[in-house]
Amino acid sequence: MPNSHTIRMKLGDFLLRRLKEAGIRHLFGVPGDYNLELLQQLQDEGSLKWMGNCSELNASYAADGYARLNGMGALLVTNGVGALSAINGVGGSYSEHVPVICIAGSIPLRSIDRGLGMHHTMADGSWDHFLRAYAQVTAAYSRLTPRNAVSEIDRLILTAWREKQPVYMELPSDIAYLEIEVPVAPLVLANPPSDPERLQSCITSIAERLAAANSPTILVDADADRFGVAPALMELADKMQMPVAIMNTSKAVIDETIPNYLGIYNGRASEPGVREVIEASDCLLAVGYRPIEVTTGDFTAALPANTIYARGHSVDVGEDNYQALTIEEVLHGVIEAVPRVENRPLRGTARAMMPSSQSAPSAKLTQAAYWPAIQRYLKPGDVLYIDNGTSYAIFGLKLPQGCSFIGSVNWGSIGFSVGALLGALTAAPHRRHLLFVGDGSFQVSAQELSTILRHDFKPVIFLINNGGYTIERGYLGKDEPYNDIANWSYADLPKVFRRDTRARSFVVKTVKDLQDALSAPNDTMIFVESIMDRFDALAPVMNSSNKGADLDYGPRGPQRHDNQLRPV
Ligand SMILES: Cc1ncc(C[n+]2csc(CCOP(=O)(O)OP(=O)(O)O)c2C)c(N)n1
Ligand SMILES: [Mg+2]
Repeated sequence: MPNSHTIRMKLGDFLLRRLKEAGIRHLFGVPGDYNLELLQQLQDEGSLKWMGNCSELNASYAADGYARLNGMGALLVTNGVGALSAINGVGGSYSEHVPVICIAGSIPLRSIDRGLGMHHTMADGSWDHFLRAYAQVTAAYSRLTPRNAVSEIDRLILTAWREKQPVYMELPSDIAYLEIEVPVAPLVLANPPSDPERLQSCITSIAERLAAANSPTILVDADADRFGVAPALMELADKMQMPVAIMNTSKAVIDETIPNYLGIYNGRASEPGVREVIEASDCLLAVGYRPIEVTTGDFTAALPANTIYARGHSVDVGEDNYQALTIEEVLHGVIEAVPRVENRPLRGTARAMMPSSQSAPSAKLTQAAYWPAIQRYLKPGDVLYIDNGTSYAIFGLKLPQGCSFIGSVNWGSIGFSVGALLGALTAAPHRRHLLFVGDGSFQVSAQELSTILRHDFKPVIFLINNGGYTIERGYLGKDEPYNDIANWSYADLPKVFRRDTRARSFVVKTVKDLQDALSAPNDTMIFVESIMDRFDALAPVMNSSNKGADLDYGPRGPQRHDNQLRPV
């Protein structure tokens, strides 16, 4: 007999209910025979909106983009073919610490019980290949059954939320309509309570060190955003007048207009004045620090020996490793405990805007003229997206207040930005969204533009058409055909993808063309295809590619002055 705290519900309906309780209002993905039954439940139940995609790869990017602004995202794919198409994007969410729930409608339990071969499998009598594949790129995974569904659905969703990482769930296609007994109470997204002693001693230890320091400083990596502690870090910086530097993984996480904002720390590739402050700090608080070559100036970053390393659920202070706490509680405790500092000389460097170039309106558009114009175009509250490529120049822009920045510096899968744009547009349709993408990256996921148009979203798309993979030319093959791509008529695509589109398309060749495009009103999609030279890139971007080649290929590699694009 069900007690008063449970009700009977169809398993699929319960899953959809839990997703909704976790704050998910849209589901991305591609239908397939193994997931249509859940889609029918979604349709009948009506509280989640289906956002069908052109491919599962794009759906995985979209769910990631959605989660960046919504806190959590989900996608629905079909067995094997869908799951493996999505695995790159889910791997990206794992690398970038983004909570995404990947649900695969999988082969019926009946077939597993009876050993029946089914399509979308290896036809080898095994059912676990895709579970095992996903074990490598998720914080948790499970195949649902009527017996485990209640506990497993909650475990997976909570794990995604607590760890800020993706999870994978197989829903066999013959159980979504079965009735199970489920809790009446909604799912509560919360962490287990901290250990009070550990929490208090961690707070005391950090607060004492910060208070005793002459040059305390904060360094922010992406987890500060994922665990939602950027406001607390800014409050702490303000109370103690400490400078805050970010890594390029966390652009826009700290308001760049506050006086304590220092700039990007990246070892020898840091913004001016930042490296000195970080490396000379006598008490550095590093949040979520996960160094890789492109975030450390090829491993030239050197954090002070006594750096405090805070992560989502643990902190290292000196010899101590504190567990059973959350970074959020730690920071709130530290803010309470530290004294307010009034007259510390400000270490923040007021960074100059990108210098505007002096090009004549009729001059051919170059990146040197492009980025300052983009700088002037930015408005408070914009959502910016970056893909791989010469558009990395965007890291050098100074962002107005309230901007968000969606990138994938660690994972770096080209095409991510277009899918992520759809996802984040869905999560926050009323903000202005600006995509910065190269022609090569765009070609990977361009079809998703059709979904963006289908839903009448109004982003601004800045595409650089430079005939190929310019950033790769800085690694190797300055002039080689493997770095060339087909020259699409990009600005015509809105029309191709939606016959009755009202999108404004621009093909920009000169400085004046760009000015015209930038003065178009934001009442519909704006697509700005800028034609640039295939050897045009800002010096910091090319430097990074050149150094990357040395790291990738070693001293006996094929990179030389004449087969690498180098800064002029
Ligand atoms: C999935 C995937 N495949 C390949 C790469 C390697 N890659 C990195 S950047 C890049 C080229 C980007 O070219 P484009 O978007 O045109 O930017 P540009 O540098 O020309 O501005 C490629 C192929 C990658 N990062 N991800
Ligand atoms: Mg290109």
